[in-house]
Amino acid sequence: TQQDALKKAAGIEAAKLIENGMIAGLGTGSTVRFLVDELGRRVQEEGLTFTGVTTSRRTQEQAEGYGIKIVDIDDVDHIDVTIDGADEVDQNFNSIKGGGAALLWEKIVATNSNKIVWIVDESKVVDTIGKFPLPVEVIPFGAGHVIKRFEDRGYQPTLRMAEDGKPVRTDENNYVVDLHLELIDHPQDLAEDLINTVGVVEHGLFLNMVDTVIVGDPHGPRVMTN
Ligand code: DER
Repeated sequence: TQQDALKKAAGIEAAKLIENGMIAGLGTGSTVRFLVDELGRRVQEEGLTFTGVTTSRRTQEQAEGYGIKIVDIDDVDHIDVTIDGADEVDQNFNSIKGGGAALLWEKIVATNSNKIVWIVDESKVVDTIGKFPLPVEVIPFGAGHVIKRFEDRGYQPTLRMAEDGKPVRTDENNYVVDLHLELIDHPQDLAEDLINTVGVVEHGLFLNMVDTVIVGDPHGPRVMTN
């Protein structure tokens, strides 16, 4: 599809940022799949050698399939650059992530990275974040009470379900609750409220963390710099 072509263009553009010897954080999602395919091509055709730290098991499997060396995040003292997708990014470089249920490891990898890059198609760039349901990672024990609290706050929570009719489990085996908030005018306040809710592990608000956003655009990738 046209959207896939734009995601692919952003992924290929971002792959140029990875140089020999780097420690690269590899994100999760369909846009990152194009990035990893391109990195795999560079490894096999150009002899690119770098070390990867991944934000999900599925990205690890894809990368290792190309012979890319993947290490545990605690085996490195820093990550040079992390390239990841996003569900929304606004003009203040605030983002919503977690559509792929990988937000916790993504935020941990991003927090330990010297440079953070999102790769998105143009549909992800918005004026104000919030239209995309905000993912929140919740411990299964007592999750029903957390959901009730979110309902009382008017967050319109839904427990994310898998095809098998059971709740989705993250790589940490937690639940994902999606909040339907419409536009989020005070994301910092919301972030504080969420992270201080007992039972919540992490949320998908990545506020003013990203340095560079590469946007797949029909006229060629464009770059937003924070
Ligand atoms: O889960 C995430 O945060 C991913 O980065 C994801 O939401 C981006 O997904 P996409 O590249 O498949 O749109």
